[in-house]
Amino acid sequence: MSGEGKKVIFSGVQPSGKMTLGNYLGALKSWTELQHDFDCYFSMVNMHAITVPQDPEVLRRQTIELLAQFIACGIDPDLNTIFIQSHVPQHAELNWVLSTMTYMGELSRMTQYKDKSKKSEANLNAGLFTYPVLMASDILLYKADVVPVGDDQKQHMELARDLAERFNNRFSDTFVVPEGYYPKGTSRVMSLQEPLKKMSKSDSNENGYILLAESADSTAKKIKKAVTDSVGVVNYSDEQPGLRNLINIYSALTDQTVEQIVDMYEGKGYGAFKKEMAEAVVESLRPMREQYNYLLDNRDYLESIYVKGAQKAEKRAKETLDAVYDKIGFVKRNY
Ligand code: ATP
Ligand code: LTN
Repeated sequence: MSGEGKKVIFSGVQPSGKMTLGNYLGALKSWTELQHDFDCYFSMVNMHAITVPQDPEVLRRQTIELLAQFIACGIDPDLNTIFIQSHVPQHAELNWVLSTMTYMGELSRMTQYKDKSKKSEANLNAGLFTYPVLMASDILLYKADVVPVGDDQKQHMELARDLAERFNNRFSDTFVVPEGYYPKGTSRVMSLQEPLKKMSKSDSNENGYILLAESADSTAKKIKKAVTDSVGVVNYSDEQPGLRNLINIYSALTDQTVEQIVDMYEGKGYGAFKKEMAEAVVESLRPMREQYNYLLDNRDYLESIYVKGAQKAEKRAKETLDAVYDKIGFVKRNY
């Protein structure tokens, strides 16, 4: 629990590109719903992003753009602590301690590592392998009770829980064992081109994802091109994974149930479905896109948010790290 008696939330997004509909429906939308009842820490996790090669200027720009997108999605900077991961050095410090308590076997089972290492065999760096330890450090530093993420992060959440318990058992009660929070229906939004793969902002095929900042035109085109099947009937079934994904998105953005949507398109083809779905997506993203463009012209405002955020985050992170250093036997720094 935090000082205000509220339970604590931590979550992060990598500034590895612009946010997709997957990031929004899998994570950001729940953040906006939970922000009133929890003491929330939300981070632009640039240290995670460099586990795959990034152009330095692009990374810097994307970090600020990501902050603007958080706010455009409805994350209130007066209510939440929003900060850049590298501004709080305790993340790297706890990462080291926890990496000495993580087994190689645990990390080599991680599916995200297996997927990403296949994609970039020329860049099989140790950071990509130990990525989940840094994620556990992010969460445990703030003693987060709840972590709202997409279900692609379930395995990483298990490691964070195991490390918290392992540390607590080996030393004494220090960390809170965090719970993952996964939205129903859209905890995994799939690629529009390969519906068995998750939608990802670093996908080399840009038709696979829809960005929150995407123009209305381009959004409609991508939905039109989305892969479906030859069944030709609007149904919600495992045999029609492309369509199921589109229905999930449609449902999450319009608050209509899957059943209502299927009923609405009884006897109609995919063309009508896609056309109306595209209109609904464009309309629900419009306010976010407009607010995002407005915020990008207000750099000083954005800077004031991440400066204030890092100061508040560091205070809490330092308390936890001091306790960890004490328990593991590091001599206290009194100067
Ligand atoms: P990258 O492609 O660079 O690995 P990403 O698009 O997978 O990035 P992250 O920054 O790693 O996004 O994730 C931010 C949040 O968005 C996490 O909580 C993650 O679980 C969620 N998320 C990412 N992709 C999806 C998706 N397709 N469906 C649901 N949630 C998702
Ligand atoms: N690994 C996450 C991003 C992330 C994160 C976190 C999410 C880094 N640290 C802590 C929740 C809590 C991802 O989505 N790939």
